[in-house]
Amino acid sequence: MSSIYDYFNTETFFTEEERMARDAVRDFVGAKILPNIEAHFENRTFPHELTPELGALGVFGSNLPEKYGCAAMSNTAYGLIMQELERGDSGLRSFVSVQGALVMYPIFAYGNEDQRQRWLPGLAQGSLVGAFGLTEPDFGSNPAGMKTHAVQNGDSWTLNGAKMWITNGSVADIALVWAKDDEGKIHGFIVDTKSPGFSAPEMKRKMSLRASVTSELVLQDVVVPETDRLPEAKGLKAALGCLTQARYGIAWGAVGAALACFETAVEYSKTRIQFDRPIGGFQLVQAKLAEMHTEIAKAQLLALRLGQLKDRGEVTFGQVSMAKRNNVAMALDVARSAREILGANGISTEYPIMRHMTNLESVKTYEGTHDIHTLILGQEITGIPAFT
Ligand code: TGC
Ligand code: FAD
Repeated sequence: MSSIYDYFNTETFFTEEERMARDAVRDFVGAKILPNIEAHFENRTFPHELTPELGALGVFGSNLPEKYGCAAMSNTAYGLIMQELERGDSGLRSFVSVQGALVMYPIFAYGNEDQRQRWLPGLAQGSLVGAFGLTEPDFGSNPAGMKTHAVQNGDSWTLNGAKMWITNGSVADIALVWAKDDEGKIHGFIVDTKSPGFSAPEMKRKMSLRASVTSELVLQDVVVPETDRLPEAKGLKAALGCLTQARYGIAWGAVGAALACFETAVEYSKTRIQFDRPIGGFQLVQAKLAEMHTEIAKAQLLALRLGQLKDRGEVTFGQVSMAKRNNVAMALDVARSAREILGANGISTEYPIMRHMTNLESVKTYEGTHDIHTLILGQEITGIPAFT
């Protein structure tokens, strides 16, 4: 049966296993995350003590095979998990996205069997934490220009450079670092963060995604054995392939943040009295609610179809870009409308709205800014790249 929160009854397209995965994560977020998330947001902390529980829930790399300790769920289940995590907080979804899509996926897709066996089970359990270092101080939207440099000396490499805005950087056990060799070829390295010459100062002045650790990575003559280079990560295309996985999760996650804001606004509009009536009885408030309702329903259908295509192995990175671009912009618009409906309460941490709203500013920027996704689509439509 449809509800205002699932207006086109997408529920009927999910398998029992997918619903169970979603509901388990929703329960976990309700019990363990929501009671403390505003305090974490205000204090700029992440609930690291919950990492093993998240591992036990099976959320890290949940669409990767069981033989590596992962849950082997469908991509649709993976998407629903991201939705429920981000209904809690974008920082929580980021933590899980980075671990699964940006660290475990590249080890799975571009690593050899030894690397998969060595790293994936610990990352799946949450006994190890990973970070993904692509962005640099001078190269964000254009990672092809990266300066981080890798020089091969026999059976090891020496890395020098800096990465910036790296989620989990200061708490990670390993960092997937992308660097260029002398010929300008880009490689992916699994860097032990305890290596001499590696440091990860935390970036603390964020007004968005505050319940998430963001760091610089500084690499000064960091020696990485050849056995820790991903042999199949050949060129920027490999790094971009990881981004497609993470962007897919964000397309679903944004729906969760939007639902949290919409639910709050609906309930508030029915109980807040002004001019002797619930504000939900005013046409202007209803117009906002109808717009939010419609855009969420459209985004849910887009995520559902994206998941079906990914499960069939048919999804394209252009489709993922469109969904990330649309659903994040939608969620930010929904958060802003919800903020207005709550009036002054909309800016208070008594309600989740402002937290989601400021988080979504980061989500609109990372994993390809909204405008970069516009250009990706523009290139697909016209065949003409407009990046330079
Ligand atoms: P370009 O020439 O377009 O592409 C090089 C090759 O890669 C292929 N390709 C992709 N493959 C898979 N997935 C994608 N998304 C792909 N995009 C491109 C492409 O077909 C080509 O293949 P081939 O066979 O022809 O060689 O490369 P370009 O250097 O011109 O760059 C294009 C551009 C600007 C779209 C790309 O650089 C880009 O996406 N920039 C945005 C950077 C970005 O998103 N960074 C994210 C960093 S990680 C992060 O933000 C984590 S946030 C934490 C969290 O997720 O929670
Ligand atoms: P810039 O690339 O400098 O862009 C600035 C503005 O210029 C944007 O509006 C952009 O759209 C516009 N612009 C750029 N190029 C063009 C163009 N050709 N045409 C039109 N407009 C253009 N990165 C990682 O590698 N790993 C992480 O774990 C990670 N986590 C992050 C966490 C947070 C909280 C944040 C905020 C960022 C994170 N990032 C991470 C970095 C993120 O991917 C980059 O911020 C993003 O790719 C944009 O790069 P930039 O900030 O350098 O902006």
